Amino acid sequence: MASTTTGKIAEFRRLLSRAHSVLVLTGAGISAESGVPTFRGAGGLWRQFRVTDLATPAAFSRSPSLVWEFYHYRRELVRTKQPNKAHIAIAQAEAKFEKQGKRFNVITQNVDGLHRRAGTKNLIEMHGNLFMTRCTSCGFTEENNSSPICESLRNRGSPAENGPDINEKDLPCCRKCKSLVRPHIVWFGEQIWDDVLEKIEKEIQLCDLFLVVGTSSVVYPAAGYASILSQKNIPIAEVNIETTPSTSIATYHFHGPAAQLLPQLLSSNIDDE
Ligand code: BJW
Ligand code: ZN
Repeated sequence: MASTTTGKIAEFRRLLSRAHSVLVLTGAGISAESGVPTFRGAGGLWRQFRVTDLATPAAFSRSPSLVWEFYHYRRELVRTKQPNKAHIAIAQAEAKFEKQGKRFNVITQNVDGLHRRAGTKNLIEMHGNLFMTRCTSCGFTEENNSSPICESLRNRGSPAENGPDINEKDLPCCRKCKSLVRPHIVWFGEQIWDDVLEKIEKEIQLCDLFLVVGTSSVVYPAAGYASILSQKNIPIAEVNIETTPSTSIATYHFHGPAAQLLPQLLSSNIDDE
């Protein structure tokens, strides 16, 4: 492995130019420079709660009002944010690979929709999306971009506490059966959806270069993908401002912010050696 960062970037770009099936896994760090808070960093708290306190089926049964306020807050926040240079570099690399008839797929743990908005098409949103809802009774699932998602949540969800619990009948409800809906998001202790797991397994089988961006690599199953691929001797590149449990098995660790590094790693404006 080359010893300088520039040398490592050049090496990675050579590998990339020879790859036939690139798989990218992203986490909250890729959206940090768009102004979306990460989960485990500073700003990861909403009121006094951690995501692990709110993103669970138990929290939703205890207080659908509290959990909906949290998600309403995040939906409204994300609307004000834009994809950054890292999201865009990925979307452009995908387009270039597709043109060459090669595979390029993105698995994101993020629910913010910024990859979609950047134009990524081969996208697996493995934990769901803030703008999808699912009925707790009939299972009806749909995209919902309303702002606010329901009248009772207007001006609610502030990180400073702002009002009593909202009655369940006033929370977002199903168009089909009028029951309470929930965010179509995979919470802790819930299984990743089968169709999503199947798609991921297929890409892991085919992948010949794995790029992991802005994830703490602690939440499974995503945290296990680097290890699966490393056992198959697939080159792994990690981009992160910190080291993670994946760093020790990564072929390359690019230390720094994703919006700065990804254009250097992926863009086609730099001549390929
Ligand atoms: C930058 C940067 C910049 C900052 N540039 N980088 C095996 C072992 C142990 C436990 C389990 C296991 N298998 C399953 C579990 C249980 C559980 C789990 O993993 N627990 C662990 C915490 C121990 N997993 C599950 O429950 C999953 N379900 C499942 O596996 O079902 C089967 C099963 C269940 C139970 C037992 C066994 C099997 C479901 C997981 C669903 C995760 N859902 C969440 C919240 C919902 C979405 C939402 O509301 O937003 O998804 S949790 C939260 O963490 C969110 C994220 O997608 C996910 C990952 O976080 P991420 O993206 O890594 O963010 P951060 O903040 O942690 O890290 C940011 C990183 O960016 C940092 O490294 C920074 O340094 C970096 N960074 N700025 C580059 N500018
Ligand atoms: Zn319903």
